[in-house]
Amino acid sequence: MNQPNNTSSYCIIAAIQTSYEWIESITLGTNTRKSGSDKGYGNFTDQVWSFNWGASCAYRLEAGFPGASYKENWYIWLDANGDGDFNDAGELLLRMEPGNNPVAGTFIWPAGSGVRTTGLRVAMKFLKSDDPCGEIPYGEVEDYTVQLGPPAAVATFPVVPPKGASTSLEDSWKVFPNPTSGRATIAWKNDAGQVPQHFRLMNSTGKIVWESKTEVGYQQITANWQSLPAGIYLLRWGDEVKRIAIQPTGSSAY
Ligand SMILES: [Ca+2]
Ligand SMILES: [Ca+2]
Ligand SMILES: [Ca+2]
Repeated sequence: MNQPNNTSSYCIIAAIQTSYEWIESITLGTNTRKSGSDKGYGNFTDQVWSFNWGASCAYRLEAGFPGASYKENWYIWLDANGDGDFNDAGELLLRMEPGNNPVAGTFIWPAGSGVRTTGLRVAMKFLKSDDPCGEIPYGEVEDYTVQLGPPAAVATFPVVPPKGASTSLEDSWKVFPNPTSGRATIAWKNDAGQVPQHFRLMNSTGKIVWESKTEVGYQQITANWQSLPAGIYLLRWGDEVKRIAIQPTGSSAY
């Protein structure tokens, strides 16, 4: 067994015979590490790659062969609970049977909360074995550090109120209920009812998905957004905008 010269804090694992195949490169999400041969074990824990709990992760795993190529087993473990091993339930994130080279696909990070910086181990083994530790006859292992955090917040709106927009109208109109299951009332002050009112609802890409122009004399209308997908929208009235949350039907008491 080739003793790794710079082990991580996890159990030792390394290949005995390292001259026939190795991990050439791995890609997780937008991160790639092209390492070539590390003589059985590569420690890349000094670099931290960030991901989100519960999110999907595209991967690409490539074997390198100096001569003939072989079909390899691939494994990815995550120390999801941060207790220093890869043995807990759900910590084997990926197991790929021997197939093509490279292998690519998607796995799902475990669910979690808070921020955790922890170990991730990628193993390529010629012979099948689910053990994240010990010696392996042929192949290579690489250790990484990943930081998992809460899922990204709801995308911020690209549409913002124009510069200089008045805030004095803040309470001169309202939308209720909000969140809404799709039917909502838009009401505005009496004195604004002396001119036609024009409302536009935009989705998260800024596209207008609904609009209404009312005649003089009205002070409120009922909007029907039930055909729109659930999500966050922006309702514009003159220079004023309000965030509207449309919920899936059935999730509101409305
Ligand atoms: Ca390598
Ligand atoms: Ca663990
Ligand atoms: Ca454990």
